[in-house]
Amino acid sequence: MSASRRLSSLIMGAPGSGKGTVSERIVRTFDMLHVSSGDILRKMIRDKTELGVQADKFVSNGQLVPDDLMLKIIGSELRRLSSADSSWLLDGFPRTKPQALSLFEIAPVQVVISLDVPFDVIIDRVKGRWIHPASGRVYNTDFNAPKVAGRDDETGEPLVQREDDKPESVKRRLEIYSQMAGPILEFYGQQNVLAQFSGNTTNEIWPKVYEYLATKIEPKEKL
Ligand code: G5P
Ligand code: MG
Repeated sequence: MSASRRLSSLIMGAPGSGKGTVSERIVRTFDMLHVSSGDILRKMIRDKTELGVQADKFVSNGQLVPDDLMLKIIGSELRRLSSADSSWLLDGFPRTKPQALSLFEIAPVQVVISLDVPFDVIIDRVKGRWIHPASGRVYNTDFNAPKVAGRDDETGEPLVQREDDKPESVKRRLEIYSQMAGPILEFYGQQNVLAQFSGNTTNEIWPKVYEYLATKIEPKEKL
């Protein structure tokens, strides 16, 4: 397929598989909008909005936010994407088959990138994750450590660990992903939009994702 000008896409993968890290590279390299359902939820929870308060009890112990509540939270953002002039990448949505069907109605995607990283690698790396709550910037003590320990590179503000990165929540999130991902991957496989990438590290996976996306859309920066 020749490189087109506008691409609607999404990225899937287990919690901690590197969706946020790979997304950051994709949107920078291919000049796309990035919409992360987890970042939207964490902001609403931090701001204590009505929907944020309802979502908090699910997010903080590693459960999925129910589909009807999730659609209330992200529906307007999906409608904005469906009419956007630029390319976009959705990260963390859909998580269930009903969500995939809703997305299909509102803003169908042309490309689905699925990351496949072994669970033992994920469990190990999540222990070292630190985030900057205001921007969503993500660090890892073993992979992309902040310049100053415990501080955001751009603002110098303190970094925190996510409530749902506690070992019991991570275990629950991985179990939920194992149960829910199959039917979604099957749905996108049937539409011929699915591209799967496996590896143990983001640096191993990213060049493969780049090569694939470059067949669909012109990169702003060459790798
Ligand atoms: P989120 O925010 O979507 P998850 O659980 O899907 O959360 P998460 O945890 O954000 O995914 P990720 O984005 O896949 O993980 O991974 P990441 O943050 O890029 O990388 C993980 C860590 O590893 C980071 O510290 C990173 O620096 C490091 N890292 C990356 N690559 C490497 C590497 O190669 N080597 C090493 N050593 N480290 C590396 O959703 C959160 C919650 O919100 C709710 C749910 O409750 C969910 O649990 N939610 C929804 N609920 C219902 N429906 C939806 N659609 C929902 N969306 C969110
Ligand atoms: Mg993420």
